Amino acid sequence: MVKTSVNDLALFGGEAALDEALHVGRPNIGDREQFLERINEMFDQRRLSNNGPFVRELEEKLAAFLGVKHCIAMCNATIALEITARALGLQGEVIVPSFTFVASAHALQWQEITPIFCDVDPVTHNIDPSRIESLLTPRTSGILGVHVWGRACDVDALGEIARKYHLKLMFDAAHAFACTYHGQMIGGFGDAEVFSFHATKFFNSFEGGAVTTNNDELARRLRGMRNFGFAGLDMVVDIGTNGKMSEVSAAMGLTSLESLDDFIKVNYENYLAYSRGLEDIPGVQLIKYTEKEENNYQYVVIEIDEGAAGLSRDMLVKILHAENILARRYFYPGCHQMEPYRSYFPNARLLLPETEKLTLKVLQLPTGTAVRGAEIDQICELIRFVFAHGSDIRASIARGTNA
Ligand code: T4K
Repeated sequence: MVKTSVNDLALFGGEAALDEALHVGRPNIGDREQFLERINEMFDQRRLSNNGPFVRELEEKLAAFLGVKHCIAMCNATIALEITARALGLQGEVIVPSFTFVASAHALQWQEITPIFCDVDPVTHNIDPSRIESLLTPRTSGILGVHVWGRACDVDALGEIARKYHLKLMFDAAHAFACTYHGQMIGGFGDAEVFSFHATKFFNSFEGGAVTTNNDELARRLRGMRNFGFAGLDMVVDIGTNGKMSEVSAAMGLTSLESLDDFIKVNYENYLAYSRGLEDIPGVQLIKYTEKEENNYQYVVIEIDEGAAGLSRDMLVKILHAENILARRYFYPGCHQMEPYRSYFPNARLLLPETEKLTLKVLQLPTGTAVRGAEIDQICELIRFVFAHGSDIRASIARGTNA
């Protein structure tokens, strides 16, 4: 239904724009037949887990695709981050952005390593290397950069700081599968990088993740730690956990890999459609991906400047949700505002001005293979309509109409 007045908005009693909810993070699903064939093979062989043939095949294919020496598949990226931090010998304090999914910080704190939150660059949304040195203490053992939205951190600057202060450097590359930095696939930078293949990621293995590294010794430790610290049949040489990927996940990963190009193509087309549809709306900016680098375009991210747009990001979220468009506020309110960090560092926000601003501005819109052009046009029209009627919407809210 075309909205002609603010009373047509579902928030004020009108009919919702969509009958069914549109999500951010609806999984991409590759060739079902191929997947089911793999599952049958798995049952025939009765090999369900513990470094089975599908896991090994996936690791080999991922390492080749990423151009990295070692790929160690894991059950999810959170456990992979924990295992990597431990295998690298991180302890004390580690510098990490607060503008990230809480898993990046939790993976450290879970092992009693204190995450020291660093502010981000307002343009790239990534950790700002120029702010790191002032956060270093004798307890600092490493830096955990996050390639937010698949746009690479300033890897060179972070590498320089790490070398200068003898720190380990690892990356949370959960968003960055199939993305490049200076033309090279993310995966081989720093001491190690960690990917997520969670269902909501554009490339998924239901749950899953992987650590990639060019360091032979580190790879050996990671493999051991992933499997309880075993180094042979009855020989345990290290403390370990269970970070193994199952065969069913690896089968899904292999199937997803076969459709990778199609997924990226759809994401790119969707991104272009949003780009056209949201052009020239005052106060609304779609974040850009440089054509000089590869990206997976799995995140369509807008920034809303309330002053220029006339309405806040959170008011837009309310309106969109009422219309069945389930936009998300990643990463609101920032790790430093979540427990236990909020209690540990009650004044952290004073050192995180850009993060604070960003968490109030940023919004992710639905994309992926479950979302197509007509729906994107509808979403863009709706957003344009909302911001064109900002003062009427504010007046309706002030009158207390439903909202
Ligand atoms: N580092 C970073 C930077 C990350 O972004 C993440 C994960 C990690 C580390 C850790 O990776 P993993 O340990 O998960 O491998 C979701 C994902 O669960 C999480 O993986 C992801 N980042 C994060 C950004 O988003 P939630 O709590 O927002 O998920 P949820 O359940 O609200 O799902 C999002 C939407 O997707 C929902 O509206 C429904 C839809 N959905 C979801 C699933 C799972 C579906 O339609 N079908 C599905 O099967 O965290």
